This record gives sequence, C-alpha cells and structure tokens, in this order.
Amino acid sequence: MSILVQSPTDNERWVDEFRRLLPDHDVECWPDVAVPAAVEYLVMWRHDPSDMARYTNLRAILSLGAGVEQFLGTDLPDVPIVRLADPAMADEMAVYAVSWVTHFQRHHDVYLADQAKTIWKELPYTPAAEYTIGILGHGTIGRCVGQAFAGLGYPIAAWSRTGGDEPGIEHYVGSEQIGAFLAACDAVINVLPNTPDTAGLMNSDRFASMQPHAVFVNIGRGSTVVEDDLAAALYAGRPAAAVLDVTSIEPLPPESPLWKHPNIRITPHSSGPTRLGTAARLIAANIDRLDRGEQPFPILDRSNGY
Ligand code: OXD
Repeated sequence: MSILVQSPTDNERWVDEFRRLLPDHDVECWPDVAVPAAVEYLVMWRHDPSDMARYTNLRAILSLGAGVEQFLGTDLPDVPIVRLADPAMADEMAVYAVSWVTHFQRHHDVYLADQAKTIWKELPYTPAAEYTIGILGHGTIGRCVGQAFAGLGYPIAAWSRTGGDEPGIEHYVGSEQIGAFLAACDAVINVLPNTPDTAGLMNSDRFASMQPHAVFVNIGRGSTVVEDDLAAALYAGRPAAAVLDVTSIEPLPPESPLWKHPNIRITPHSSGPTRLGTAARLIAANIDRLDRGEQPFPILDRSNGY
C-alpha cells in the first residue's frame, strides 16, 4: 500500500522527506503511479478529480496547504480530507501582518517618500496600546495573528460567525456586528477562507464602516473582497491603505488596476508558504494516526467549507 505525493513545487524533495519519515510505506512520486489500487493516501494541493476513480483503496487525502476551497464542489471520493494546520505557517503569517501594519502605523511609507526628497520630518503616531487590531476570521490562523499583536501590546478585536470568549479580546459575531467591528479597528487583518458565506463579504458598505486612517490587510482569500469596491473606497479615502497578499485571480493579471493603485501594496501570496520541514512532519503524523485507526486532524467539514 502506498502514499502518492503530488506537490506543485519540489515534488521530489517532498517524496524523499516522506520516505525518510515513513520508512514502512511505499512513497510514489506523481505522475509515476505503479499500482493505482495500492494508493491509500494522496498528499496533494490540487489534483484532477476525474483521476480519482482509479485509486479504489484510497483512505484519505492530505492537503499540502492551509486553504481547502480546491476540494469543495468537486466530486472527490468520500474519504477524510485532512487540512494542513501548521503553527509555523500561522506564525509566519502573523509576522507578515505585523510588518505591514507597523509599516503604516509608523508611517514608513511616508518616510520612504520623504527620503527620496531628503526630508527629515518626524511624524506623530498612535502607540500600540491605543491602536486596535481587528482579526476578521478568528480560526486557528486568526488566533495566532491576534496573539502576535497582543504580545506587542495592541488591543485585539475579533469577528467570526460563531463568536468566542477568550479573555482580553473584544468579540463581534455575525453580520449584525461586522459594521461595529470594522468601525472599532485601526487595522483589519482578513484571514477568512473562501466559502459561499465569505464570498464578497468585504464590499463598499463594509469598507465605508472602516475608519479613514485604517489599514486593511488580506492574508485570507481574494474572493472575500469585492476588489472594485476596495479600489473605489481607497480613492474615496476610507480606509487609508490596503495590503493584498491574495487576490481573486492569482497570479494577479498584469492589466489589473490593483497593481497601480497608489494605496494598495501587493505581495504574491507569500505571507505563509508551506514549509517542507514542519508540514511533512504534521502530514506524516496524520498518516501514522490513520494507520493506527485513529482520527487525523483537522478534517475538512465539507458542509461548511473549512
Ligand atoms: C494557502 C496556503 O492555503 O498557502 O493559501 O497554504
């Protein structure tokens, strides 16, 4: 029985790592599948669903990335789909969010422009203790991002569908409270996944609820933002700036006006890459669990899309 590995990058390195971590398994390197019926575990980011039927003894699909929308709405076999929840990835996303929020909070954009004009002029800024960070989507990654800011002394507000009761966090729940949440924040970090409920959630009404000086950072999914509404809101002066690590089409096409918007900074979906060193160990541990007849985790709930 075998593990089939299909990584979009460095597939051979992933295969070598799984051979090292799981020496009792045959590990096959896509597309060289010797005996499809022997494949028990498929480790992948995306895979053609129409190819799945030949893996007649498949026991689980293990994702190589945090996002799971590629598994939804497709005719995949009825086996557990195990998400990748790597704390090291969440930590890196938190560092990304901190770096961009502080960039704007501490006026680094202005200082960069000033340097080009040899201007030496100190600007006042709002200290961390008075600068509220809003986490839009308070799941595993959102919590980690919030904790990173809290550790630096920022007050934290969190918006989610179901709420929470962690002490020290101002919780906002559901569509009735999203406007109040956005209005309360100096920076909003969007960590929402792509689901039918989140599609287009950040539209012109929602941006109009934000404060004029606020910063919007998207490290969740591009589909959660109506990009034309965001561009117009920024031109209208509310919020002040946006950082997009994810966009509705990736790579962002060269003709997209988002590239040239004066108040948008773009990075290429780089806030938290999957790292072989940590991710392969988590996936291998889940394969061990499955071998022992235990539940792997976290399993994608196909009914709510995450
Ligand atoms: C993602 C990832 O899901 O990079 O965005 O893992």
